[in-house]
Amino acid sequence: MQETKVVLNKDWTFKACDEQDWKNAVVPGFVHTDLLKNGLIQDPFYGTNEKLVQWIDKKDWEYKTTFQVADEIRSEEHVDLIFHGLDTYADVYLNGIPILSADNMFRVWDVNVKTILKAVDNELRIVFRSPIQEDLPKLEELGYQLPAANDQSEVGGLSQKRVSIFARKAPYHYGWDWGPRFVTSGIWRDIELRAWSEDYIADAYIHQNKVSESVATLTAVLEVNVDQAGPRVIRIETDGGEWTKEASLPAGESKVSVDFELESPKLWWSRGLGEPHMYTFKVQLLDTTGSRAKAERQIKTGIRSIRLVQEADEYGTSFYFELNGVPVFAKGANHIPNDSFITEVTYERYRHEIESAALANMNMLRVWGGGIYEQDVFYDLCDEYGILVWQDFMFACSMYPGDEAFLASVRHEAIDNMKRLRNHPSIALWCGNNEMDSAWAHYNENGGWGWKKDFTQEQREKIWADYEAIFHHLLPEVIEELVPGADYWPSSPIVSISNDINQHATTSSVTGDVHYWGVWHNAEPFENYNLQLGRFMSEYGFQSFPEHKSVLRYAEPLDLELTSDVMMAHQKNGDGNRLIKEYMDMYMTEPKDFPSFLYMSQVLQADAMKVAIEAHRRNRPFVMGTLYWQMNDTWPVASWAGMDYYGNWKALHYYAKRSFADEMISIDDTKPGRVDLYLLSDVLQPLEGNISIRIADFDGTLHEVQTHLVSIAGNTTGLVLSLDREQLLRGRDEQRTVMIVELVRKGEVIDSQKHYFVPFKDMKLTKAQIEITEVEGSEGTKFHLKTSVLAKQVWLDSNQEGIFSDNFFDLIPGETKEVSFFARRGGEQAFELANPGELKIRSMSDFIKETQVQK
Ligand code: BMA
Repeated sequence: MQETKVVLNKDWTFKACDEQDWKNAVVPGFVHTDLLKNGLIQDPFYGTNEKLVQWIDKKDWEYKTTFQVADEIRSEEHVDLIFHGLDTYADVYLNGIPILSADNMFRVWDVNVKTILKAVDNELRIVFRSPIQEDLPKLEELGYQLPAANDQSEVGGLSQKRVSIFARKAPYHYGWDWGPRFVTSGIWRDIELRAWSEDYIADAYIHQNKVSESVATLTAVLEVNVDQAGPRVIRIETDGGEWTKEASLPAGESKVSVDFELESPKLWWSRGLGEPHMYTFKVQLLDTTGSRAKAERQIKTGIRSIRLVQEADEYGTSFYFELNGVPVFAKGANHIPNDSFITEVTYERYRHEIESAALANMNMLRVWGGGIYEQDVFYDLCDEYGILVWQDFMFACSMYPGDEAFLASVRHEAIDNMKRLRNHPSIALWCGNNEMDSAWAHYNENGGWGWKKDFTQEQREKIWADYEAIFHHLLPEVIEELVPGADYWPSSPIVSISNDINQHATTSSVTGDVHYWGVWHNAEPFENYNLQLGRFMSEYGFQSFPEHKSVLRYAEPLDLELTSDVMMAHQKNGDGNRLIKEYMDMYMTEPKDFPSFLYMSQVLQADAMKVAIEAHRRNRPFVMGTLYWQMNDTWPVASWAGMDYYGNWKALHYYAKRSFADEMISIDDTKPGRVDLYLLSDVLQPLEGNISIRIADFDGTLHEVQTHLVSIAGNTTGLVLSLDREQLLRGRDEQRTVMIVELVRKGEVIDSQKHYFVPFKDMKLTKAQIEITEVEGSEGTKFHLKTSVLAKQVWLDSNQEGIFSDNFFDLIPGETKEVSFFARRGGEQAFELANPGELKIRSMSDFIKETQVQK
């Protein structure tokens, strides 16, 4: 007899507790989204509207629905209500009877309601107490303010009172340096009625003890619940095998496991290394005749071995992921939630993000600790596209309380989420928190973000002990229990756990991971990306603005000025605009108007990230991972994201696609007088080919051609040519000379790079005329581009939503560049070859001031 599940997402209404009128509500959802859908507030992302909705989090809200329950369900022995996500302080009543008081948005709550349910007109009512009113007294009681660097309490009208740390609720709801403050309440995941009799499988996990190409040694770990004690047959089935085991189960809840071996498993690989093959395992409890399934569960997982290799090497201690025995250079970005109101993120939006990651040649995303443990669909898509996941627990840039109730809540939260996520082969690492170790810097009096200075010695010890209780004890214990052997890293970044001054991260180190923010927050030059290196660069970043069309979705033409209220409201990093301007002065020339500034800010960001990504890759194997900050946005804003809130790829995303290519050339001119050519490879096959070098004038005149046979082993980086700068130039005008480097294998160009001999601001640019023709027979989906003179960062801009096969690239006369357009579509693939409609083609010479363009 299988269990029955009914999702209770219909006929919900809501109101403020101190009001009378019930309005329609959408579940899953939030108070903010329901108010908006009822026309009771204006779009909180528009203009300066964020400020207008801060009253919402000071109030209590209630939701209710009525539902009928079929007799078949009511007659089952066990009938539970499962709450998969309540945000956050929620009192739940069924038919007037209190059944649950919830206090952690990340937990799953399971309540037996068998005796309370009626056949008709069951009333489910949930009162959400204001997370602000709830937590203010906790601050009073504690007597001091724990650090919460990104909690924008002022925006919320709470002056310096930062209460976010008391709530087990998504930290970014309280504001961040890219995010608005919307402290939500609501039913944010499904509520489900679940009924069963006799036997039930509550949870099933396929633990992978040892995996090789010849055999996978696995253990199915089942949590079962049976009414009658006695013998059962446990049966497991998947493609390529079937296993059974007899077990005698006690009545009630118990745990049972089955060891089994899968011969010649098809392994799960990350993108670039192989297919991300998934298996479906059917797990059943049968009666002893072996013929009747009393309970069943299906699990999807991929078979792979993954480990974080931290071993002494010639530099210090390594820090890299090994997948099925192969060292993986991690390429990707930090992921934040795709919306302030996560229930608004459709399946299509998730697929768009993960497919965009795969298309940009990424193989890892970090689910950063200031957001949420992502929705199932996020991990399903990472499994499907071969994107590894660095999974933080949800703690970031703050210090948290350590009382018993808080710790118990965190333990439950960790258990619930690890059980939910542990079958995903994409998850490579569990990480305790974001930047807490380095910000507090317990063992370094003058280190960190200066937080310790506000506390007495006794308070400091208490705060640190509370930190250690969670991140050095509780979380690793839960991991050892639920995913034995999985890797855990207490905080990103740290050097290693040494319990002394050497524990805390620095901007470059020979062990551990690094967040390097000297470029950006400290206004250091891009070139420093070549110098500040660690074993794994888990964060670094540079801001830019969304494109003009995107800005016009939250601002009026009159607001299009950097210091307008609206533009300031959509720049959450206090120094952001100043830094962009400073760097623009350093590396570029002046934009001719505001839309040009937006475009140039994107190019500037992309240039910075190219320097960083390629420096990291060239320094393999010292560096074995590069994740830029940040993949995406939660709302339309100036930020470090490579894709804007609406999913438009910024220049950075196109640049990342090129700089993350699995096989490519990278050019390094940081050594005086030299131009060094590296080959970078992340695939297993050796890389062999010809490098052709052309030296040309910006007008296309070809000066010189050279070819060289080059090769490197697979999955490595190698310096293949070191050229003398002066010999390449031979006295030609360095301000209008370009070097085109192509890597050709068996007649096919597999990469092409351009190198310039002076910084962008010293180049003699003239106005480029770009000619576009449709590729015959392509029905307007493919184009050929040619130019009159060097065109920098050619931008194809369509009025349709979608992406180009390439964009923001340089073009020189004599070259024909083929580009295709892919429209954004729902279906099994996020993008589909299509006609882009109206196209605009511009390049840098259209955006800089006329006076800076040579006649
Ligand atoms: C890092 C992140 C975020 C932040 C970003 C930009 O510290 O972990 O907290 O948004 O830098 O400042």
